[in-house]
Amino acid sequence: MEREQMRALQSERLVATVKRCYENVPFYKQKMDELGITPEDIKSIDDIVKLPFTTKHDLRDEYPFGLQAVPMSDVRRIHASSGTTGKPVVDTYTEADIDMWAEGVARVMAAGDIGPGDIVQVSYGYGLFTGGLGAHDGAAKLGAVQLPTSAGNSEKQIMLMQDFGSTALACTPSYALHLAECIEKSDEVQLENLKLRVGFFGAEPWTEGMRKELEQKLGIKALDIYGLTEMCGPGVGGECEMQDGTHLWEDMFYPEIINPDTLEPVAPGEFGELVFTSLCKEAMPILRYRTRDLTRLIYDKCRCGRTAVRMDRILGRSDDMLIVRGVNVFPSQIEAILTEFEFFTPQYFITVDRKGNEDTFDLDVELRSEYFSPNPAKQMPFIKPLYDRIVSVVGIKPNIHIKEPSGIARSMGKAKHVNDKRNFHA
Ligand code: DLL
Repeated sequence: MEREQMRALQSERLVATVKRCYENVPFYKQKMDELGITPEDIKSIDDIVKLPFTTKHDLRDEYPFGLQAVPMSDVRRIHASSGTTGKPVVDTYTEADIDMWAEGVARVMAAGDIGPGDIVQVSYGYGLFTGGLGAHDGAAKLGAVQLPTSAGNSEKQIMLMQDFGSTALACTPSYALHLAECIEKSDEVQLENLKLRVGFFGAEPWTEGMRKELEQKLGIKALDIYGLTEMCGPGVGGECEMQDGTHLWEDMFYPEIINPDTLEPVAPGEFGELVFTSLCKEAMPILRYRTRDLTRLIYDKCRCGRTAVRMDRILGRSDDMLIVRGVNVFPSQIEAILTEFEFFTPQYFITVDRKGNEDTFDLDVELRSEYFSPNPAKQMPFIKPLYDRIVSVVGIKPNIHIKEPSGIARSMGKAKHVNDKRNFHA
């Protein structure tokens, strides 16, 4: 869709969404009353900046159904994401919401050429987490076979992958890496016997280095899929076959980038916090939701021909950012550096602590088995270049520990890469 046409559609949908919020959700009526605005003040998408923000804090205060704009008799599904602290974030869906969500995922899977005859192995967790059922419904919309293995039971996963001839894999990139490792170790399952050709990986930040690793280890094209529970789940956007940025389905979710301190929009192309307004959601419409995800938007046309805006890889959530000895560190920076070295696996675990007045930064990494030796003297030649690279790129001096192969815990869903022990001393 050309930009002007898109803006007309966004305007029409925003007007309807604001009206829906004002009339049906007391929380939004109160917020808009406080700002002295009514739905009549919102005439086009340009007026979006007049609207109030919604924060994770607001969702907690309104837990569980305070933001719902329809009676429960119109709701067909409830999902929730396990918040790290306190109550989970809840989303509810009408029939139309579920259909719109499936459309978003289907657009991503279509970029991976999924259709009838494809077997999509869904190894995201099924349950309250949106990954499993979200990917499932997206595959269904394209007429593909849904293989709901869910996460876990990895030996069986790879056996079914081979026996059933799965052509696509949908799971977190960290779990995909674990499955790839299981295939490498397996006597029964061989890469050349797999029919896998594409992967839809998301739910956590990952890097170009990890993409190369997964593409090579699994013999696939690896595509990024992005989303969050508050908007529906996976499929708010995804990569196309060009693998050059994540298209956001901006006819359904309007994106803005703001400066998280001033809350003002940043200049086009600059990094900042991603904010979404849902344009089609019925059950739980959301105005200007502050995702805390840090990225930038790219409005140049993509070589694939799709006109939907693209976003850069997510640097991380602002809440994931560590401040160590005054230096900002995103865990995904460590993954990016590790994948520059052929002798390290992309697995890592960071422990931050405080000794006296000084922050400590310990980094567990793994050597590929062909390079591993338990002898510390033989590890030194590997540690030194990694140390130097982290000092020069990130600006902190890590204490690096080499673990034995598979010595770092693997995850089935979103990987946990950090233990910040300083929180316990606070
Ligand atoms: O993770 C939905 C999802 C499921 C997306 C499966 C993709 C695939 P939540 O649990 O609510 O929902 O977590 C949302 O995860 O705000 C980002 O911080 C992060 N995230 C999701 N996808 C990506 C991605 C699901 N592709 C939060 N790259 C988001 C980086 C991602 N971060």
